Amino acid sequence: MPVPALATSFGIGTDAEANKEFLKLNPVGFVPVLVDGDVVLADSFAILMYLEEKFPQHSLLPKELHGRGINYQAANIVCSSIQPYQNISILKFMKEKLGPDADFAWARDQIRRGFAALEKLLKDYSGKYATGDEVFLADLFLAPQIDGAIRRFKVDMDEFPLLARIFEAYLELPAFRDAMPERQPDAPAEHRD
Ligand SMILES: N[C@@H](CCC(=O)N[C@@H](CS)C(=O)NCC(=O)O)C(=O)O
Repeated sequence: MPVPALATSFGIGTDAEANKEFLKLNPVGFVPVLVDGDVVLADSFAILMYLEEKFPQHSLLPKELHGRGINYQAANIVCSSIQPYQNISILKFMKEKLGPDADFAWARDQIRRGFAALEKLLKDYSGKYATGDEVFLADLFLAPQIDGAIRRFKVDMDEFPLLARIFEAYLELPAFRDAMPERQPDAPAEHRD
């Protein structure tokens, strides 16, 4: 089965020529971008819904409607209410306006607010993973967000026992371990495993 190409991780902002090429794919300049033949899609939610329809044999959504709704909500808490606050331009602005530590302190507050909401939302639905014992859409958003919270922003996960527990379960899965930024082909040498 042909696997679409996905630009995901490092490399943004480091090489002017590469950036110019990348902006042709996504004028906003953000990763990820999926290229599948003639199809070019930027935005992780759009990409995952496209893959959901393209490969229905590996569905990312539970069968019942309520579970699907919870997956959409959890995914969107990450991609609309947490992740945008961590982007480079925002952090740079906060640092310039408010001082050297303001960027991460502020990002941590946004993460903690979103994680508190996720803990409440998922408490009645989680199993081994966010919404049961199978990996679904919500998990694909939660895994990188929790990883970034721990490693980059040093969020204390003792406050979020459910998220901490499911993150441990993600780390047992080779597909999740292989998706870590340091394992990507364009990861700078100093970040490689
Ligand atoms: N809603 C978009 C957001 C994309 C986004 O913000 N990507 C971040 C990395 S996770 C990025 O490219 N940041 C570069 C920057 O901050 O300049 C999505 O989910 O794909």
